[in-house]
Amino acid sequence: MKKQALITGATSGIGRATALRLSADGWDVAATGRRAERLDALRREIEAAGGGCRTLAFDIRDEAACHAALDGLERIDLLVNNAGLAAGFEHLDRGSTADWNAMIDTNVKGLLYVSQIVARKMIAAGGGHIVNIGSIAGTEPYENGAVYCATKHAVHAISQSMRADLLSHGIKVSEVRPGMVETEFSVVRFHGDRTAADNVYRGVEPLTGDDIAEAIAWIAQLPAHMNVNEIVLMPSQQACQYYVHRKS
Ligand code: NDP
Ligand code: 8X3
Repeated sequence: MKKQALITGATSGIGRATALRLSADGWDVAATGRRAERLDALRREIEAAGGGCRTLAFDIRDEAACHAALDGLERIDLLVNNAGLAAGFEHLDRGSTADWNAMIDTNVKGLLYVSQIVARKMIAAGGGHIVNIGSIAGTEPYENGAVYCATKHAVHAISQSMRADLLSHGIKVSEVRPGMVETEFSVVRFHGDRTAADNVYRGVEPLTGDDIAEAIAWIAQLPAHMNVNEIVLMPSQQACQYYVHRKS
């Protein structure tokens, strides 16, 4: 029987690339996100290549919706907790509380809801692997990013505690922490302002969703006795949050 992977936020960017990559590596995938038409397109693409894909359209912020979508899944060998967003780029005094709620509810509470549902299944099955998508923002807070950085600090903390909580159940927990990856992330952060989004990557060759998927696929196929606790992946032109070498 093929191994089963559940990937949240697979309608775009890192999640979509991960679904395609894991499928190419022989996994059956369950792909989630709110945009059902994008999930359908992903499923068709995977099936056309001979893979298996189940789609689950729901809002990860809604605990009842998480249960309705996931409770019926029989087996999950790998969970990739990827769904997330940055919303807004403002000093704290000017930030939108609606943006704050969206980030906290998605990046922290949504990740926790899904993790609890899946961890219980993995415990019953005797093991599994959870890969959380953190960020360099999880250890490097920056101006205009207080709430996004706080959510990724939370993912960093949750990953470490979760690893300890689940260790005796044979469940591995890994955290993948990227720097700059060009996806829909910045368009979402700047509420659809493509000029502002493009400016983030000005003069830089950023990472791609495929680059992150490559790392996730490698982590997922390691032998049972070996785990990657965390991995930080950066574009070669980015040393850290505050030092990006841009070419004009
Ligand atoms: P994208 O915007 O391209 O993808 C985000 C995904 O998350 C989409 O599939 C989206 O699906 C899903 N998502 C967002 N909100 C919800 C929700 N409420 N319910 C269900 N799904 C949701 O961005 P990325 O691929 O870049 O982001 C993926 C992860 O990577 C995020 O956790 C992000 O914080 C992290 N990250 C990104 C970096 C970057 O530079 N791009 C760097 C470091 C980390 P839909 O809208 O259909 O619901
Ligand atoms: C996403 C990238 O620059 O906000 O986590 O840390 S950044």
